[in-house]
Amino acid sequence: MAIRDIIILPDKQLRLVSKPVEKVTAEVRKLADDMFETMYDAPGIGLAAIQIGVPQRLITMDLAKKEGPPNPRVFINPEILWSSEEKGSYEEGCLSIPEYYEEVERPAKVRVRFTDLDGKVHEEEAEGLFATCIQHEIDHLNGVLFVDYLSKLKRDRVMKKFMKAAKRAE
Ligand code: GNR
Ligand code: NI
Repeated sequence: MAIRDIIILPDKQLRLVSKPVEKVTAEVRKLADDMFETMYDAPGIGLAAIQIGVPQRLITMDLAKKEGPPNPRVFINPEILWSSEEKGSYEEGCLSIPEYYEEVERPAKVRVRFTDLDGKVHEEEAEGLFATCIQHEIDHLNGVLFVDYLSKLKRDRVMKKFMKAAKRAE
């Protein structure tokens, strides 16, 4: 297992549309292992493979409470089958946009279909933090970031801040 570097804004890789995982191979399981290690180290509650520079439709997530036992979950080739009309709002953050948090409104409930590490297909309904997180992660697979839902003023401000930080680091 290895902790990998997380790609941050304005890295253009974050705008790539990730490719479906064709087959759940040992390599895919190794990638998921590295993603968990990277996600827990960060720490974060979810991670899309593109955040470590791998444009494949693979997500890791753990929404367990700090006190409770861990609950590592993997979502391969996830698809949203249905979204509720009802909206919910959460203060979102992103490991690729460190230390920036804003309220984002999204469908409160979604139904998702995904494949697990055994290659088995599941369908599940998500609500609450799970609904927010799975939508945030599936957005990453499509090159979409949570700042895309903010006003142009707020988005421009955060983009500019990270552009400047990247220039300073050159
Ligand atoms: O760790 C994370 N926390 C979080 C909080 C609210 C809404 C979404 C998230 S996902 C984020 C990790 C991340 O960037 N995943 O892509
Ligand atoms: Ni994110």
